Amino acid sequence: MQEFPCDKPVLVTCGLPYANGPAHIGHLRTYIPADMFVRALRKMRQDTVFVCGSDTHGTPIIVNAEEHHVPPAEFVKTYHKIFEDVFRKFQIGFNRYGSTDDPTNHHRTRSIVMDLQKNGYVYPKSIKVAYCKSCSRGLPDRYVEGVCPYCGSMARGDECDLGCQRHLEPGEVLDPRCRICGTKSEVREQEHFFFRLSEFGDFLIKYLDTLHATPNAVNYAMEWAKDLKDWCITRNLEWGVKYPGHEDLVVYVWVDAPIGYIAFTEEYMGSVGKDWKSIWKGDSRIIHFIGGDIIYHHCIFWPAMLKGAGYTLPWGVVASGMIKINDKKFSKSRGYIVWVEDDYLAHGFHPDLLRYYILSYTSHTKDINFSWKEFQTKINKELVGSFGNFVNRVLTFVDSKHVDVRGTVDPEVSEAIRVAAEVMKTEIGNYEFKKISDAIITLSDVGNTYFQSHEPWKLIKEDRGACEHVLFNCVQLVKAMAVLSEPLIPQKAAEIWGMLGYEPSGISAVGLDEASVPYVNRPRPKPKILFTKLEDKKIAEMEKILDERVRKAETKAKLQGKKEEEAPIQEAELVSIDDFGKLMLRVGKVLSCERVKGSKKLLKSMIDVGEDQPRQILSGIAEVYTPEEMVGKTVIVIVNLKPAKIMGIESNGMILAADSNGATLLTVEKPSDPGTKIH
Ligand code: B3M
Ligand code: ZN
Repeated sequence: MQEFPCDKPVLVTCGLPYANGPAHIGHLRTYIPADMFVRALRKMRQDTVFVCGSDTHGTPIIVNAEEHHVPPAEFVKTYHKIFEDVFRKFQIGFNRYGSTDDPTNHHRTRSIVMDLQKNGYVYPKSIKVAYCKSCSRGLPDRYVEGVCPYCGSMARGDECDLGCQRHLEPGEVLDPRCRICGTKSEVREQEHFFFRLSEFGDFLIKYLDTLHATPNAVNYAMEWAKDLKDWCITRNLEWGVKYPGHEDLVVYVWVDAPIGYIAFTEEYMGSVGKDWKSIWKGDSRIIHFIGGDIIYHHCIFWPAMLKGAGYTLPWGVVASGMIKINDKKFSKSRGYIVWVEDDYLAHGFHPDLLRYYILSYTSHTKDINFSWKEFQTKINKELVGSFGNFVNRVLTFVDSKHVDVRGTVDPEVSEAIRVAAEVMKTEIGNYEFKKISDAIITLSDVGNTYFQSHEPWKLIKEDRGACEHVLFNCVQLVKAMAVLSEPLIPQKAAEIWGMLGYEPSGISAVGLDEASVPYVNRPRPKPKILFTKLEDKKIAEMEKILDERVRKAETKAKLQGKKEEEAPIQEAELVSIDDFGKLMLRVGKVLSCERVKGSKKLLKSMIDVGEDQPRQILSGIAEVYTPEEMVGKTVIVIVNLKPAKIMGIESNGMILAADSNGATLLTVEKPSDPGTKIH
């Protein structure tokens, strides 16, 4: 089905980058496809607004600004500029690139919170929040780290970013520790405000069914929508949007960040004398491009908030796959990262090459691997070998032989152009960007075959009229390629447009239909080489930079690991014998054991600790021990730990293990009966 163009205004947004570090190619994984989407819609004469901005609030920013001894307001300005610069270089053409600290966003956020209050969706409640005695401060969100209660992975205070990707509420993370000093955190009572998310379950299930989302987004969200808890929307922080009527609180960053989408629309629409309400209060199509790790926020929190406050709901959510580097998970700390400025632009690579790589590597929801070798192979084969080769051999031939470019378009040529344009029209609504990019390369392959088989270098001597006809058809294909490729490689498309004798920058306003309009001969400048081959030597240099970074990160990790082991115990960490005496340790025997469904890490064991009934205990050791080898083992168990629910399953105690090699279970040196006390 062809979804676009439609008669409603379209708004496209991109997930807001945190203004707390330079751009890496993981960021571009979302922004480049979104920009292509917008350019393609505009080629189809779809009225489209495109906004984004810096995410400036929340603990990631505060922690980072603190580490750099700069006030957050100043800190975010630096990175805001850096992102703007990268977007400009890559021609990611937002109509507005705002900031969540803009007055418009403060105002819109407070207004929405008040709407939610007015509509009865917000209530106050006292809750236990993490507190670090040694730092004397509350520990919201990323100030605290621990274990995810749902999947057993290491998690941050507000999200299980390494595991199941769930949002975590204050107080939910198990075994919480202060991120700054590593001390086990305590809990304190505080009054906070909650959004009645639990009332939106049925609404969300119905809504998600109508959402034009990529399957990865909607499948996850459907599961989550079945089991929703109310959502704590305030934090005890200074930096952020003040909660209306409570100056000591700010709203949680995931409240004011998406509201930025509305604020930036207001700012843009205001600047061109239009009404933002036609989008956010009217009949429009709002489409969010996001990373695969923020689906919960965009498919659960956000539509519920909009619904509760009476705003237009998003029409589409497009969640991208991730980027891997050399087939390894993207990781700053392990060195698997490619920085856009320092590792790419600074070495003279053209932005359009990376645009092309990202758009054409695989379908939007799958992971992309980036390696310099693959980059070289793909660019050299497709852009240099096929696309650029065709453009240059045609235009150079025409120029050097002074060919008069005129004639009629052959049916096979017009059919090839029609097919490529058709792919763009239908696949854009399916978010299938690779299919579009493949169709364009197919068009240049058609061109190369056409040129080769008609042998114009012979015709020019034998039949000048026939030669003109062939070259006219080739130029027609070049023209179509410029029009069709503009959403993918806008700067290169403009160069081709210029070589065809038009004003280069005019290409962005040219509609898709122009691809099949016959080229009218006109004065043209001398053609220039469009793409040059990426040489082995250059690629080897780039690989070396990346390898060095990974090696350094490994060495650093080893050193740090050592440091931690050898770190002297701090005064504040000492406990008295009475403290130790509070722990009740017993010898236990594993009677049965199985994996916990849906978790890679958890095992559920039934353990005899000398009581009437065996204990059910969950432990995060499934990557090291199989259930079979657990059965019959003698283990050491803490038997007076408060029962906890992990992934909805109760756990009554804890099996002790040392950290070596993932985990190794503690046991007794001589045979001991289950229930034997340990002092
Ligand atoms: N600032 C970045 C992220 O978690 C976050 C996105 C906000 S979108 C409203 O990917
Ligand atoms: Zn988790």
